Amino acid sequence: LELTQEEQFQARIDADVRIEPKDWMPDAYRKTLIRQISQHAHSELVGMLPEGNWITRAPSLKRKSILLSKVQDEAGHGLYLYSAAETLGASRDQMLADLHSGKAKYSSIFNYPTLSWADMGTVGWLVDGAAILNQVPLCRTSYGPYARAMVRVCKEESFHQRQGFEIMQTLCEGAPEQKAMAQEALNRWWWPTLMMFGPKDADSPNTAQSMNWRIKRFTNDELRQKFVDMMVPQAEFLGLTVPDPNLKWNEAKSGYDFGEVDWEEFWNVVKGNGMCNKDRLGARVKAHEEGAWVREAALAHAAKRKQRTEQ
Ligand code: FAQ
Repeated sequence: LELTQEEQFQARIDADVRIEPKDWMPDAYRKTLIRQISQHAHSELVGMLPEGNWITRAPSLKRKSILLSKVQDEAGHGLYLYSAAETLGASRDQMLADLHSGKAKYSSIFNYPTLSWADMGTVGWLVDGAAILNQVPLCRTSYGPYARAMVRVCKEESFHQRQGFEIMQTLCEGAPEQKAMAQEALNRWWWPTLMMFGPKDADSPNTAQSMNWRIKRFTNDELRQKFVDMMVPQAEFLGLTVPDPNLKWNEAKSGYDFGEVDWEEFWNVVKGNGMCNKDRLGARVKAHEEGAWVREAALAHAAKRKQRTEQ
């Protein structure tokens, strides 16, 4: 019995053999990976903006330097991810052009404003917490370069999450006004964080195929459930209340039941109509344009060095 190329490919996936850049792969596998990896890269870049907003206003020198290095880490993650997408034949210029024109997606979460210092705690604790839950399984994703990029990214994200939790803990152990600030931030970020995992499985057009190709190791709903189960005890430890009246421990499933995400809000943000979509894209385009001289200088320098070594 002769296996087709596609069947051989699936057999390798099923045996947990990593797919590498020069291996044969179905066009649709390549396409979905470029889609997911480039969206992930864009999220890292746009994700720098909400926190970048607080670098100049961090409450101490120590907090400022920690936040600065966290935001720099996100830039690094974006670069590993663009490189991983390039191994599939995607061009970086094209990926960035698609981000800047509004054609490409990035995570909905970064279209919400960061209004108080407690938001830096909440973003680290909840948003990085969600990112880790999603990304640890991606260390075992079927495409080699993506999986390897995720290993370092996850180590750095763990540090980010701990620093966010520590900000929350400091606020919660502080004055009543500080604790109230932490609660207010949690109230605003809880539901948007649950949206990070994507639509419900029944409404997710990509999940089934991506699970089959072992690009995704868990479905959107599975990860959302894990997130709630992980975060509720942490909120209780902090003395904070999760803003969901339907949250209830379910002994039978050994997990929490929780309320329904506002999917209308989710799709509205994904379509570009969230609170900060226009601001975020505007800031990104401006940074790219203002950085043009750096790219030109780097190219001129590389050309000069090449000329010198050839002489
Ligand atoms: N926002 O069929 P599915 C970070 C789109 S963490 C916007 O379920 P899929 C770290 C989706 O693209 C955040 N769009 O899609 C950080 C698809 O549209 P398309 C980034 C969303 O791919 C922390 C359509 O809806 N992490 O950056 C969202 O199987 C703090 C249908 O959805 C990643 O990207 C959403 N939330 O599952 C940085 C992780 N959800 O493409 C700074 C890798 C869905 O067909 C500070 N990505 N859509 O036009 C993934 O795991 C997956 O792509 C999912 C979506 C789970 C996001």
